This record gives sequence, C-alpha cells and structure tokens, in this order.
Amino acid sequence: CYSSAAGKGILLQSDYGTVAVPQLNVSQFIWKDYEKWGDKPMVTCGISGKSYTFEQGRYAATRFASALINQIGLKKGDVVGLLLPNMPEYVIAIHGAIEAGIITTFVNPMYTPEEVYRQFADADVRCCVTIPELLPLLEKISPRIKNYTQTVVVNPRKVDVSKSSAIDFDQLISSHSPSNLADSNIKPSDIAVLPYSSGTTGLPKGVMLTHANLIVNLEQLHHPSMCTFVGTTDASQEITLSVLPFFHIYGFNAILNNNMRQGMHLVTLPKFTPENYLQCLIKFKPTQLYVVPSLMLFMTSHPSVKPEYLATVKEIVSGAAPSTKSLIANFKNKFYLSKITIRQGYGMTESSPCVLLTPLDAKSSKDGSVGKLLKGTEARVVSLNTGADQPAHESGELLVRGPQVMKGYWKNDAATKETIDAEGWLHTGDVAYYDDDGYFFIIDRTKELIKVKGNQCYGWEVDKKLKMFRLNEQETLIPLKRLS
Ligand code: 4UU
Repeated sequence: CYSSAAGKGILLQSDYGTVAVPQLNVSQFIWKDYEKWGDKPMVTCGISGKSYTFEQGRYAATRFASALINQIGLKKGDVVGLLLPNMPEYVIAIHGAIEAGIITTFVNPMYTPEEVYRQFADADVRCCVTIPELLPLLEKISPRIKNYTQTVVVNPRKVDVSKSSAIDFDQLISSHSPSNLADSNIKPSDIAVLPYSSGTTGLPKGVMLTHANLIVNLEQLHHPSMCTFVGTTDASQEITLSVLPFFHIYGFNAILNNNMRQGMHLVTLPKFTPENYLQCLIKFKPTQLYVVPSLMLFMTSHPSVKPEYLATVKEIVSGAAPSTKSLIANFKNKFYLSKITIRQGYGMTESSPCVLLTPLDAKSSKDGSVGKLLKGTEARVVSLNTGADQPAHESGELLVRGPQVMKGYWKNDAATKETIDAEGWLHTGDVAYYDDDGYFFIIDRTKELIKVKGNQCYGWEVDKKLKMFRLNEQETLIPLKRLS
C-alpha cells in the first residue's frame, strides 16, 4: 500500500493501480458476453431446481423490462420495490427493471410491515414484485403509498391468489416480446438501485448507487491479484452457492452481478436452514462459497457438515461482519483447507460495496485482516481524538474514496454531507488500522449500526424484539416463551 504525505495527512493508495470507469450501463456491462455461455445455467433454485440459462435469463429480463414500461406504465426513473426471498425470478426482475431504466429498491422480506412501508413510501415505490405469502403485508401498506399502482406476484407453486389484484409474473413475461422495449437511454450516471442503509447514524436512508458505481466496483474486483478467474477463458464451469440475500448489496453486486458477468452458475436458497444448505453442498458441489462469519461458525461447529462436502471448493469469501483469526483457523482445520485462503471483503452499502479484499497471495499470518485496497480506491485512518492521519498500526476512523462511492442519500442532502465530506471522503464509522504491508484490520465501530448475521437491523425494531427474544451463541433468536 503506497502512502504519501499529502499536506499533513497520510494518503493510502491501492497497490493495484487506478481503474477506468466503464462508460456503460449495468445491462450493457452484465450481459456483454452472455452469448458465450448462452445455454449454460445462470441461476438455479437449490430447493425447487427451477433454473434459467443465460439466454433464458437474458430474454426473460428484457421481456420484464418491456412489461414494466408498456403494460404497467412505468417510465425511466420510477422506482420498483422487490419484496422477495432469493429465487431465480429475483434476478429476472431486478435486471429487467435495470434494463428499463427503472430504479430498484430491495427490502428484507423478514421486515415488519412498518419497516417495509417506511422504505417504500420514502422511495416512492410505484410497483412491487413479491410472493403470495407476502401479499397480505403488501395489501396492508400499499394503500398508504402515494403513487403505488401495481403488484406483481412470482408464484411458482401456483398458490390461489385470485382474490388479489396482483398480476402473475410468468404471464406478464410471456405476453411481452423482448423487442418492444422503448430506448430508455440509460446513462452511467443514472441511479440503478436504491438499497437502504442506516449508514453511520439515524434511520435507514436510500443509498443512490449509479450504474457506474456498480460496474466500476465489479471492475475493481476483476484484478489478477483479487480474482481467481481473471484470464481464464471460461469461468462458466464454476458453481457458486450463495444463501446470502440479494436484498443486501453484498448478495446483489459482489455475488450476483459479479457471477453473472463471469458466466458462473449461481445456486440460490430462499432461506437458510442447516438441512437445505447441506443438501445444496452435496447436490451441487460448489466451487465457490460466499459466507458471513455466522455461516462459517455453523459449518465449523455443526457435526453434520462433513469435510468432504467442501472437497470441490476453490474459493471462499467472507464479508459483512468480522471473521476472527481463530474462526478462520478452526474452519480451515475442520475442512483441511490449508491450501485455500479464506478471503475477507470489507465495504458498505454506500460503497457498492467493496473497498478492501484479501488478495489471493495473502499469507495466513494476515488471517483476520480485511485485505488491501481495491484498485482505484484510497483511504485514510484518522484519530478519533484529534482527527490527525494515523501512521501504520495506529487505529482511527477509516475514510475511503473511490468511484464506487455512492452518489448520495436519496432526498437527504444533510445526511450526504455528514457522510461524504467536501473532498469526497466517505466516513465509514468503522475503527481500523493498517500494517506495513497495506493490510487493513477492522477493530470496532463508532456508529450505531446493529447487524445480525451480516444483515442490518434497525434499533427500534431490535428494542421491540429484545423483549421477546434472546440471542444464543449462534446468533439465533430464541423466543423467551419457549425458554420459560
Ligand atoms: C468487519 O455489509 C455490508 C457490505 C459487505 C461486504 C462488503 C464487501 C461484503 C463483501 C465484500 O467484499 O454493507 P452494510 O452497509 O450492510 O454494512 C457495512 C458495515 C461496515 O461499515 C462494517 O461495520 O458492515 C461492517 N462490515 C465489516 N466488519 C462489512 N464488512 C466487514 C468485514 N469485517 N469484513
């Protein structure tokens, strides 16, 4: 990591050089090479087996884009909400909306009606894609959302939804041809997605991520020192198992989009259960795993996860919460993974999300670190007391700067100014230090953010739930009634 004394400060720059921002929108970038792997599987539900090849996915997304514009009547810049668990249709819906120039806001389907309402009303959602089980929630809140017009239901099990006014997702797609999409003229600087994050303080806010933000972050990850598959002629043999949700930026950009642009097969799970996860390991023999520390802990401690289930795995990335040195050591020991580096990614929703990643050549002495700066990314570590830039090994707040940093918070200039300063530094609210080799270590947080299994949850809801639940050692919520 190159550090230069800039004025009084210490500016930390990436060892991997700069990055050019592709002058494309997300659809042009993601689908650039899809014909190369057209008939290969793109996304498969690990439970139902429902699957789309790249070609089927490409056409279904374009048809959905056409339906949003020509049937539902949305126009470029409108907002669609996704209230869905991970499933193949998630991919079609989000990439259809993106292709139509429609902004997508995604929400955790486990949220309470009030949480969903707050996000959808703030984002001015006009249409929502959901599943039959969540129609009652949506019907409860949608009359209060000002410009709301239409619900679309993904219904693979053909549940009777005839009492609702929702349109069926498959029917909608099959009644549109991929060719009648109006030219929506989407620019790299347009907003592509609007995930919500509480950032460093206060209530959840819409994070405006542009097409350029998302695709430049994929480019930053695609460096020979950071990505196993750069330079391989065909990565479509790779199979990724991801239970991590697409409604979180980690699942959406670092996993889903990153896999799609490389032609990899993504196996999804709508919900984590130990049985489902094990079944998928056995059935699909993944070559890549994306995890959060609580999932690593589960695999390490659960006797039914046998070492041979990970025999095909070449690549493991953990992120969204701290993975300690001892967790990594126990995991490696159990699965005989001495030759694999368990790599950590660090970032925020506000940075699309990746800022730091463990490089492929990291020595095991760096386990516990969140890696090095991605290309085109700069950092500073500033003292919590004096604001002065810290030298190596001294901790302070981590500030980051790069083309992956959001455009700002939706309709909230004050929060944007509090988080991104006049020189473009994103104040992360995380306490970090770096070592002499440019590896960063996150040691604490100064912000209010609360995470459960890598997902954000919001203070007032936790307050409510804590009266009814407690967390056990595996960070699982245990209802107190059952305990008494
Ligand atoms: C300690 O969780 C995320 C982003 C996750 C991510 C990023 C890059 C995963 C893989 C990857 O390559 O975003 P948010 O907005 O939900 O939460 C951001 C916060 C950070 O500010 C930090 O407090 O989540 C925490 N965090 C981490 N903490 C994120 N990654 C890490 C990590 N270690 N590796």
